[in-house]
Amino acid sequence: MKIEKSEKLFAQSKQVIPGGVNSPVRAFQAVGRTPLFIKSAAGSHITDVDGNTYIDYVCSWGPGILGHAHPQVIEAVQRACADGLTFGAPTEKEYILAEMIREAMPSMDKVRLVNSGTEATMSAIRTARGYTGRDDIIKFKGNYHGHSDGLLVKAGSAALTTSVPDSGGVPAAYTQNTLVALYNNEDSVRELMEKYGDQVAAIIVEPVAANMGVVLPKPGFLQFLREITQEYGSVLIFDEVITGFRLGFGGAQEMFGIKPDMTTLGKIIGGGMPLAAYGGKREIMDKVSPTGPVYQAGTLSGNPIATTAGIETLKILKAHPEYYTQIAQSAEKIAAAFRDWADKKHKKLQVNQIGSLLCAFHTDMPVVDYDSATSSDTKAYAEYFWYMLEKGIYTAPAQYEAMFVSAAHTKQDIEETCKIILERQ
Ligand code: KE4
Repeated sequence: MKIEKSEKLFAQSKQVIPGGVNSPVRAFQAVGRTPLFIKSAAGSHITDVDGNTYIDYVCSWGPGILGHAHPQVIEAVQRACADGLTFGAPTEKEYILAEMIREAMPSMDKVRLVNSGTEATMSAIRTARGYTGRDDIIKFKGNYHGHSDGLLVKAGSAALTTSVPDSGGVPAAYTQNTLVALYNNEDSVRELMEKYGDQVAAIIVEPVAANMGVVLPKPGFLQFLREITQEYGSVLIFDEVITGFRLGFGGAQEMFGIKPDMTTLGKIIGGGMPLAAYGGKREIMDKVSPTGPVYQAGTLSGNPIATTAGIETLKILKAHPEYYTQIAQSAEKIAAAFRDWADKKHKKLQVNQIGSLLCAFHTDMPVVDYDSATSSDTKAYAEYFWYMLEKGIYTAPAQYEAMFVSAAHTKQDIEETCKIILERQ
C-alpha cells in the first residue's frame, strides 16, 4: 500500500516532536517501519492520510468501544461545543457522569474526574498514601499504570518495547517506595507483605493485565489480593483504565465479583475525549482536597465537552447490554481463527481472550505472567503486524498491547478478519 504522505509527515514531525509522535507506542518502533498518520475514522474503520482504509482493532487503545465517530456522541459533543468548551467551574454534567460511574461500580462512593489514566492512578496512589499514612506501594511487573514517576518501574505497554522498563529521568528516590511483585504469583506478594505490609499504602493492579499483551488473573488471584490488603490495612486499587466498561458495564470488579477500595478509570468513560477518573470508599475519597489534605487539581478536569462524550457513551452502553455479548463473541471468533491457523501451520502462537480483549502471543508457552508473555518472538509479531496491515487490518503495532473489538465491528468485518488470519502462509 502507498504511504508516501505518512512517510513525509513522519519525517517532518520527527523534527519538531520527539520521535514524531505524542505517545511512544504510536511510533511503530516495535514493528520497525513508518507509522501511519491517520486522517479520519468512522465505525470500525480508520483511514490514513494516503487514503488507505483499515478495519481498526486498536480503537484508540480502548476508548472506541462503540466504534469511531458514533453519531449520537458526535451530535451531543457538537451541541455542547456551542455552549462553550470549558468554564473552570463545576457543571451538572460532572455530577451526572459521576453518578453514572457510581451506579455502574458501587465500590466507588465518590469519584474525582481527571484528564488521563496517568493522572488517575497517580492521584489514587497519593490518596491511598494520605489515607493510610504509609509510603510504600506494590505494583506488578508488566502492569502499566501511566507514566507518573513512582509507577515507571517495570512498567508494561511501550515501556516494554522501547527498552526502558525503568524510565530515564526518574530519581531513585522517587521509586524507592515502589515494590514490584509478579502478576499471578501470590508468593511474591505474600513475601513483600510479610516484610513491608505495615508500610504498604496500596497494592495497585490491572485486574486483567492488558499492557503485557492480555494476561488473565489466575483463579483466586484477585480474591487473594483483596484478602491480603484487608489483612494488612492496605488499599486495594483496581486500575480499570482499560477494563472499566470494557469487560462489562461494571468492569472487571463486576466480572470477578471483587470489591476494591479504589478504582481508576479512563478511556471509555471519556468516549474518546481526554477524561479519566479515580474513586472509591467515602472515607478514602474524603481525604482529597478540598475536603481533605491530599491535594489534586486540574484546569480541564471534568470539562463540559469531555463529560458530554463520556455521558453519551455510557448512556449507549447502558442501553445496549447486548453489545457486550456481541463484542465478546466477535473476539472469540478472532481468537479461534488465530488458534486454527497456528494448529494448521504448526506455528508458535498463544491466544489469550477475555470479553472484547485479546492478544496473539508469538510464543509456544501458555502466557500467564510477565515471563511467559515476554518469551514472545517480537520479530514474528512484527511480521504478523505487517501481513495484517497489508491486508487492511490495523492491529496494535507492538506485541505487548491488546487487540480491542468494538460494537461497530460488523459480522462482515469479523469474517473478513478471520479469513485473512486463516489464509496466511
Ligand atoms: P493514559 O495516561 O495513557 O490515559 O492512561 C495510562 C494507563 C493507565 N492504566 C492502564 C491500565 C493503561 O492501559 C493506561 C494506558 N494504556 C496505554 C495502552 N497500553 C495507552 C496507549 C499509549 O500509551 O499511547
